[in-house]
Amino acid sequence: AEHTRDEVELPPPAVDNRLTVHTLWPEIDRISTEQIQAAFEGVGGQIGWQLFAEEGDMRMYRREVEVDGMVMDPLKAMHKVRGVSAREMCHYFFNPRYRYEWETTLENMNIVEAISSDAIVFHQTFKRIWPASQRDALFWSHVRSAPQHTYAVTNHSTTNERYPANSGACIRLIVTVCLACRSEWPPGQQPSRDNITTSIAYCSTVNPGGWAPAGVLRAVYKREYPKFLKRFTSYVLEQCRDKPLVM
Ligand code: 18C
Repeated sequence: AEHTRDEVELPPPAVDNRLTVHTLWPEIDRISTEQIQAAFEGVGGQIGWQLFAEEGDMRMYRREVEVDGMVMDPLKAMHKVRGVSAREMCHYFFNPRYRYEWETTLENMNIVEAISSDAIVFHQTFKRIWPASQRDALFWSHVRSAPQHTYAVTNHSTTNERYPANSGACIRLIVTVCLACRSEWPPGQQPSRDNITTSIAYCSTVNPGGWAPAGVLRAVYKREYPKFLKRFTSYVLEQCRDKPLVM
């Protein structure tokens, strides 16, 4: 079969064999499975989730969590986007080629290890927020398909001898992120740009890794998460416009 360059780079429908033989595989598989399952669980039944941003179909909830005086509020966001598939959403979130175009907190991104078509280890530095020290992160990123027309990307902190934590000007933050997307269309029809709806569940927990003023941190959080999700979804819509739908 013939494939265009873009098709080959799309999230694969099944796990890449090069990933399953990698030393990180057991951890990547376990955490991704847990994260995807938790992503679609509602916030209604659980205590402590408070709605802090709402716009159109987007809802953002957070739970106030402090460990030894450090803010680690978990975030959970729900959104609905019409006209793009779960696979397309995850393609743009996972593929480093597009990252600088939608990720506004990013200063620099390096590929530490390209494990497979569906797993990459990244080192990223973020923009500095005065008066705190600059932050960096080292994490694996894995994209996979799941039942019910679902694709998801999980990002989770890891370590690497070539990138030691807290060795330069940056403080290493610890992150667990999951962007889970599920597509639906009217029964009896073929999915198309005109009838497809993708539900997004984005979960994130960031441990700042060292002291940061709680007030500043919560203000950044409140401003940056809605900005990210709105910008990212409109970026994907724009990229997909006039292109054939990929399921
Ligand atoms: O998921 C997102 N992006 C992915 C690809 O990059 C990936 C990234 C995860 C890291 C998220 C941590 C970002 C920290 C940024 C700190 C500096 C922000 C500066 C902004 C100023 C313009 O999964 C999308 C991520 C959307 C991030 C929203 C911001 C979250 C803030 C959380 C607080 C972080 C503590 C930093 C300490 C600073 C102290 C004041």
